[in-house]
Amino acid sequence: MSDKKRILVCDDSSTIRAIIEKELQEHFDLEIFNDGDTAFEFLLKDQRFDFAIIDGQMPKMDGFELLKKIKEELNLDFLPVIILTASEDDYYEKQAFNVGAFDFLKKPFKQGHLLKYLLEYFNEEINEGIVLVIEDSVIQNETICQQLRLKNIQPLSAKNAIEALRFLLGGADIDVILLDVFLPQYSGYDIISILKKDERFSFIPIIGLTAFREKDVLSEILELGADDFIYKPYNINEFFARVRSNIRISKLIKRLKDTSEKDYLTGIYNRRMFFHYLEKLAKTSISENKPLSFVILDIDYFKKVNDTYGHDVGDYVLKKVAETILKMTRRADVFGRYGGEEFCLALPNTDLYGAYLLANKIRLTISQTPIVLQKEKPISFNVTISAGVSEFDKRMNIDELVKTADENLYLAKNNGRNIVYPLLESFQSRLKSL
Ligand code: GH3
Ligand code: MG
Ligand code: MG
Ligand code: MG
Repeated sequence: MSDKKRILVCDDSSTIRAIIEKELQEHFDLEIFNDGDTAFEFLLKDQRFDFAIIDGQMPKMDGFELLKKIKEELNLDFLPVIILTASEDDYYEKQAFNVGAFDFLKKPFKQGHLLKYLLEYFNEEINEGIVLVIEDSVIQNETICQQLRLKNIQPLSAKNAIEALRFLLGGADIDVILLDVFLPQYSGYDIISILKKDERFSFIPIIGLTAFREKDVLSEILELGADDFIYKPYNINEFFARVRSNIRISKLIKRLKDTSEKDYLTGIYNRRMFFHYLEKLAKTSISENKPLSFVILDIDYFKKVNDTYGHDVGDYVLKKVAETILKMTRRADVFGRYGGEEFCLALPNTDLYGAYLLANKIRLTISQTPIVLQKEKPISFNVTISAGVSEFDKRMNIDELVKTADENLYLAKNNGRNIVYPLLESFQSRLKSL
């Protein structure tokens, strides 16, 4: 099913209907009617609309009457309705508000105005997607970027593989990659095979750009894992159709990935994904001989929060605590929900002491960040966390790493909470001997 917002449009002028359809159809699901009766009859059966745009002046049932029936007979109080008025007279505007219009719009409206209005209303960015353009010809690269911008697609421009990887590794939220197959140094072939082997990027659709005369290229790049291709010189409509359909696929995959990999409440990794990444980090730690640490963090007396303020507030606290911790981590760190009110952190290139320092900084920050609830009277309270830290050793397996941190957490709980174990003192002798 489409996830576009659904909009009812009702206007007796075919010109206005055509203008609205042309402007909105790409972004919204439209149901268009040319008179009030038909629109109302439809609404009797199907009311799943997010917005309605209704002409004020129509023969038979006019827009004001239709609006009134929508509000009074169908009780669609929550449905925002815009009334279109052609008149200079503000009598109609007043009347529109009197019958419960959300807003009114004077005809004729400027091109793009209605679309902008609705996108702002739904708080949707005009940006339809982000496309990484990898093309070594400066002129072609700039032309493609310019064309994308005109269609509200944000381009990121790379002249070679290195620049492209910089965007990808820097965490840009790229939807689609447009890739010139013939590049100096690393070719498009190299880039495709690198990206398709890396699980962080393998889901991003790659569209190969190739000149028609370069035969055999097509089968080769598809074989390597490219998802689509466009022959140069390209037809602009086909170009956008392919880019857009790949953006749609990409966004769908991202959503599916999120639901299966992230915790629904806090948006951080769920336990399964966390351990998937921890295993990988452990392998890298061994192969590169670099330290790796693990932290388990548990909210103190969390049951009391639920008992005192209710489960919803408990959920809110979990979200806030996760947010605070996430802000304090580096990009390379992996942060997940271990379960209930317990969180876990995997810290590559970090030894036990470094992990202690971070865990303790997190502990302090959380204890100093009040949770504020906007009830009739604002309520504010603080929560604290306890944490246990452990460092990975290549003779260890992941279970042992977790067990050590868990034992340390247990010590923290038994020694008063709001504290990190092992204690700072345990590092002093080691630090002095350095
Ligand atoms: P301690 O300081 O020893 O950790 O005490 P505690 O109360 O934090 O720990 P305990 O394990 O006794 O209780 C954890 C509570 O967390 C119990 C459970 O109902 C609550 N909890 C677990 N998951 C969720 C959740 O998703 N939302 C809410 N609101 N509560 C949760
Ligand atoms: Mg080239
Ligand atoms: Mg617990
Ligand atoms: Mg707890």
